[in-house]
Amino acid sequence: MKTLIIIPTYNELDNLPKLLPEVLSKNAEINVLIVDDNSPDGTSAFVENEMKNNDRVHLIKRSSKQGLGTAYIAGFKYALQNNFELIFEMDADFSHDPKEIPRFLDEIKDSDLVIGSRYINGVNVINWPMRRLLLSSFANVYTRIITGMPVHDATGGYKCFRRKVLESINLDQVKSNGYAFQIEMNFKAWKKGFKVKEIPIIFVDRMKGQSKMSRKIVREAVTMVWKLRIKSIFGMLK
Ligand SMILES: Nc1nc2c(ncn2[C@@H]2O[C@H](COP(=O)(O)OP(=O)(O)OP(=O)(O)O)[C@@H](O)[C@H]2O)c(=O)[nH]1
Ligand SMILES: [Mg+2]
Repeated sequence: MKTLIIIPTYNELDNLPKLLPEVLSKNAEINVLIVDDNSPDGTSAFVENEMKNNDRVHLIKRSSKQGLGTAYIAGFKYALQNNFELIFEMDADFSHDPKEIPRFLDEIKDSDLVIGSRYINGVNVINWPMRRLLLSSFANVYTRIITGMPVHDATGGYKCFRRKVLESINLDQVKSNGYAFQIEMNFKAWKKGFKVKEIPIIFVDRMKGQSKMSRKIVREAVTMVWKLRIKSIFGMLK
């Protein structure tokens, strides 16, 4: 099935040249879309060069750093316009092992959204400081309690959507950017009655390149779960 793996990038030249061929090698139907925010390290120039001899590589180049959520929304719209059936989210920094792609493809056969989860079958995070692990696992327990959504890892960014899920969501209404973006997409898919499946993945902290985590992203997620709950009570979820 025609598959698009969306990888947002900001300064990922240390990782992308190795990641891209690995992802493409998993299956001949896989295409990759890089959404790059004019990375100062020239990530997009690398992608443009790859595109010269590989029509499975695609690029959306944005003029400035605009955040992960809007990068994915641009990617989702591209996927819908170009008739992709399965659409992945994936980070560029090898935290998401490309080896798992076939498992996602297998699980999506009888689900609508497959979420790679760090928090089922124990805790599967490698190389994170304890502070960050506690923050992430607390955020997920909090999200589950407030929203009622039966997902153990709602903030992770390794997942696969069926096209119909993205078609059903009003993408112009999705405005969150960091962890909140992941929560919002999962919540909307679940509330619309789509079949959501979590599969265990091992998450390895980035070895190369710079982190873009910020306090603002955490604050945004804390308020988002309440917004989602309230909107769904009043039938205002789009
Ligand atoms: N296009 C775009 N990509 C971004 C932006 N912020 C982060 N990314 C990419 O999104 C993915 C996830 O970002 P990370 O920086 O790894 O965020 P994280 O996993 O929470 O934090 P670390 O792994 O600790 O750095 C990576 O591929 C980044 O390059 C952005 O503003 N625009
Ligand atoms: Mg990362």
